[in-house]
Amino acid sequence: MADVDLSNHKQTLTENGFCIVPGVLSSKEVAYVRQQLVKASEESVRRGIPAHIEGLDPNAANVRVFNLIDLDETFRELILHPVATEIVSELLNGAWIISNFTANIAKPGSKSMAVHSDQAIVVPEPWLTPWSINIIWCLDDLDAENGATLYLPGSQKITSLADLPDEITSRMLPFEAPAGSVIAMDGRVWHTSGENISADRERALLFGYYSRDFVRPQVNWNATLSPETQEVISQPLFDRLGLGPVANINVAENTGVMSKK
Ligand SMILES: O=C(O)CCC(=O)C(=O)O
Repeated sequence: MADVDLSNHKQTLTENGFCIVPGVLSSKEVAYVRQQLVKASEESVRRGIPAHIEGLDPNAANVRVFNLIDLDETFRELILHPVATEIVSELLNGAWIISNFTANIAKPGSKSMAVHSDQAIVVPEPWLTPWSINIIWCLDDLDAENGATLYLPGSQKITSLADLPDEITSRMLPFEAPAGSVIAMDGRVWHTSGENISADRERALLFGYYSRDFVRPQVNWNATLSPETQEVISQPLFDRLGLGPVANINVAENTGVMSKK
């Protein structure tokens, strides 16, 4: 990965609710991560975890992969990638933990899920402060045709459900970015998956989700990660997942305070 100067991107994120950082992964790295994602998807199904969740996506053309951290070392590295953690630290402006890490491969024919903000899922309104953030890894070129994530411009300023505009989907815009980019999205931004209307172009995205450490993570890592994974992960990852015996006393920002062994 080339060194990336993130100062302008961080300012854009603070002002606009998102930023797009191109070239974080080289094309070789993108190809490798994508290959590991396909393997992870197969392994996840083999473990009995459905790739299509009714109520989440309208049809099975969206292939979901949950629990990426348990599935391959590649994802354990990506979730603590220095570009990701620098942006997360900037926006959240305080101690943070990893809340979730999943993938959504939108195949041709996939449709939009329900419009939502990720912060609204984990914290009740009013949403006054960025307490969560998504780091989206683009493993394919992303555009309106192949189902780019749609976002509502300025919606990081919406503090309650009552303030959501009518006809919200007609006001949304696609994130467009080349493969290898990172899209950082304030957890308060209202968004949805786009429809993939292309003839044959898949759209694979990874969603690393992070929150302030007083917000309960979307998944219970102690229950989700296999003992084998818990054994091999690094101390910083162990701390950021909140796997130790203590919680809510800033452990994630003081790595190694409670040893993993
Ligand atoms: O796949 C997308 O474009 C959006 C996915 C999403 O927002 C979600 O899974 O919560």
